[in-house]
Amino acid sequence: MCELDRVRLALMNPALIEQKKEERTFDEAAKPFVELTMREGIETVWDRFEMQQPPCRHCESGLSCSRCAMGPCRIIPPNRVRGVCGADADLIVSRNLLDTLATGAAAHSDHGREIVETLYGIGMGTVTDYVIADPGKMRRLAEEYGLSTAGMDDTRIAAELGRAMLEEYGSIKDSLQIAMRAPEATLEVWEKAGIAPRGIDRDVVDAMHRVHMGVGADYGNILTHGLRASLSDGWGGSSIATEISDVLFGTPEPNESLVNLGVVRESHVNISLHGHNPLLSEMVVKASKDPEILALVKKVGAAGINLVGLCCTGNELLMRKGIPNAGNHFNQELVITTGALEAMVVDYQCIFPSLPRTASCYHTHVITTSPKSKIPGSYYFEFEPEDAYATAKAIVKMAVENFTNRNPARVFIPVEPVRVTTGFSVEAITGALGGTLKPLIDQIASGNIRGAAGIVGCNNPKVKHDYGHVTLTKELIKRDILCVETGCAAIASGKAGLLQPEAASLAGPGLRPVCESLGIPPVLHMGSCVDCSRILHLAAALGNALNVGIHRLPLAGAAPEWYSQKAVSIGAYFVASGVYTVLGVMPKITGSPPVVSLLTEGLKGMVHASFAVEPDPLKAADLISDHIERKRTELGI
Ligand code: SF4
Ligand code: MSK
Repeated sequence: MCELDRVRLALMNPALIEQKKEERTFDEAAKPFVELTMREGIETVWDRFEMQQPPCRHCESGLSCSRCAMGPCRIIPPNRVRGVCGADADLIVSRNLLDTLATGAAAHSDHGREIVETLYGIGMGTVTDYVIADPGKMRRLAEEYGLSTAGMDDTRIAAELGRAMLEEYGSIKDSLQIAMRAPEATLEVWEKAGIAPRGIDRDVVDAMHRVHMGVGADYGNILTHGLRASLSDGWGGSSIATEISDVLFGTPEPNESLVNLGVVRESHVNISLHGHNPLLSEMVVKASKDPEILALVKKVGAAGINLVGLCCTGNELLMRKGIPNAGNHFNQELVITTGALEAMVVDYQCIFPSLPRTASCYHTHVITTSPKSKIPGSYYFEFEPEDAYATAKAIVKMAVENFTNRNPARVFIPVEPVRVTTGFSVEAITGALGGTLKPLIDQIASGNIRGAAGIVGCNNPKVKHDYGHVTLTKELIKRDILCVETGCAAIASGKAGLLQPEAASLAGPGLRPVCESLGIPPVLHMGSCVDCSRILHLAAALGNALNVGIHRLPLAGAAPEWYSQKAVSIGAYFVASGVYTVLGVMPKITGSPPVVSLLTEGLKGMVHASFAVEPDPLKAADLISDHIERKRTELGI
């Protein structure tokens, strides 16, 4: 039942709606939809954010703990300076942060596990609906894992590589193979700091053990383990998710597509694919071409099936298949308000639990598919790789049948999509440069390109939707800093026109001709959130080419609008790998000045990198370019 908030609606007047629309989003194509939600009283993330204000200041600064049944406890000086167990502010803040980070590392890595289990299933003959799309990459990975592939067929390699990778989730092996790609000097930094990643599950479980009451009590020791757990994510679980997704679905190559809410088509059955894991969505792509389904499409009177991506499942499809993307995190409710979405199919992560409530204002079916991510009010089709095609076909059938329930009077798509070029895997970047990174290194050495920034992460109502991403990106390319992007940051740039080769005209005098001669945008879309691992691999390749640790390269990271636990893990593995990282949203740590000081200064002594927090994207650009210039001076270039 669609519940319109009549009280709020009564408070709205056209001038207020106009003002709020401008305050809420920087995404031009989203504005008419944001306006519509306010006019019709359809609740969105921004309304819920307003309703949550003001935030609890103890929670906001990380000073509340409900970890055990003696609490909840809050630190409120001067009298309440310890929880019931005796934990002080530093311990409570650091434990909360490690808990958050471990949640993010677990989410990425469990996604990776499901991908590699599918590879293993192919090898063992239990999974038959998928093929190996990039056997060459699978062989290269098998050799990297020390397997001798001579005389082995693809099925056998899939089984052996799958098993070798699954072993990395345990606790016997004690090291991660893909982490060995890091330059020698970076590996030494990790060894010296005691943060070299071990088993992926082991490091997450170790983190959860430490945050139990009465275990870790030293905030520095707790946060140091956070770095190790994040490295297990970045160089372990996320790297495995990226590499094996390439093996199963193809290594991305530059391709063209469209983004923003205008990708929804009135004449078609529209199905959005939202979440993170491409296993299901790849099968939905296949099922949407099934002759039986196409006959049904004809029968219901639609012109065809239009698949559109959202968030990172959308990024996976955009990168590999050129499937249009309707937008990032804060576009997920708005796409329903087009009135033309027959089904919102989700896997997991970053899916608002309120989506069925939004959908109840329209004919849209929300379809959940993961036993880990059930949502009340949705239809549930349990997805298993073993019968992937049948499940995907049943989902598509349900969407097509729903076309007849659409109310044509409510269809609202007043915007045109924007062109994008995506698909910049490390292999594609190297390929575009003629098979080696040397031309990129030469451009950096000559100063035409000052350095590179990895801009990643989400949307957060504390920042105007997309404003942080787009403003920072534009400012950096203007300063001749090449931007590589993933996740919702990359989609924000796409919607703003920065992922087109023509956007080179916005770059500085050094970067612009380089992009023009290669025909590439100044902002390279490298994939989904787990594909932040591609940024690590690229940094490792640059470090190895120059024989220096990653921390010595003119690189930086930024997460201008981050919200998720996964983003905390990403930020931590960037820093632990030696990449200075600027956050646009303050983590919940201000209740402990020692924790703030460790993260922004103290880590330099351990990993030669640190965090900074700067909500203003223009000032963040100053921090990043100052850092890059410092690194250039230190390298003598
Ligand atoms: Fe309170 Fe300590 Fe329990 Fe946290 S762990 S709720 S601070 S008693
Ligand atoms: S979807 S983790 S909001 S990037 Fe990967 Fe976007 Fe952040 Fe989710």
